[in-house]
Amino acid sequence: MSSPSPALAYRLEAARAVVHDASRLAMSMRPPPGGPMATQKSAQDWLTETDGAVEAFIASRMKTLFPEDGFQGEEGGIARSGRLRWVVDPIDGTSNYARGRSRWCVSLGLLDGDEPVAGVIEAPALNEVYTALRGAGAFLNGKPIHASPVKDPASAMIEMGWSNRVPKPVFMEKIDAIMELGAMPRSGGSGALALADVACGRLDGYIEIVINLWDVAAALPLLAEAGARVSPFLRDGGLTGPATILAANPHIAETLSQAVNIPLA
Ligand code: LIP
Repeated sequence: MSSPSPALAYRLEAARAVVHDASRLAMSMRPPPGGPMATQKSAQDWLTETDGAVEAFIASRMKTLFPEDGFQGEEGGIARSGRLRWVVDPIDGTSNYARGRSRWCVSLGLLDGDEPVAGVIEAPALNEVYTALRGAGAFLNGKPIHASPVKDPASAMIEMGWSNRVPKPVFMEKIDAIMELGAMPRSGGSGALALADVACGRLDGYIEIVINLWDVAAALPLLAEAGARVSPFLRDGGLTGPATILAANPHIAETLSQAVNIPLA
């Protein structure tokens, strides 16, 4: 990939500031530890007041900064069209956020046409900010990150996302295949943070059978710049609807792909 344009570099810096302010808003509205302070959009698909407030905040700030850019959010859908399009998940890991748990984030990705080119993921309860710009690297709190060096699946840690969108037999089949590899299974409730963990080497792989563009838009450039392998989520329908994703370190990606039957190409 060629070196990034100054216009994209400027947009990433502006997005970092907006996401940081949005993260502070989310922290100010954070529910205490306990039962979920939220409503259910569908079974176990949670929505808090913060989701709407954070998305509205980011939409307004990005419209002021870049009125010519498109904007799409999990809650509001496609608000504006443009060659450059911002895609936001205002609170990724809402089920965790709603109970006062810490594994959630504000995720803002930038697409140039159909190509993810930049992303910011801030997890304020974890004091972590991930950034990536195509051609300029991926970073966690300003330090370069790379996919893990783990080669042996029996030494790997692999996460699988869960939702009621996936029939139980399918979930059980895939998690069984992961465990048959000898890998240690995880499921943390935030697809964006799990994909970020693959990018920084904390996870060796992540799969989710049904996940949305707003969950992954910021993580895709992170994974590309960190040297991870990623299945063709956007080509497989992810640009316009839910689709399957696999992301893994390059050493075990093929083995994981075959084990869970998610093609990498
Ligand atoms: C979540 C995703 C996660 C998925 C959850 C939920 P949300 O997004 O990040 O990967 O397994 O079911 O969809 O709803 O917290 O923004």
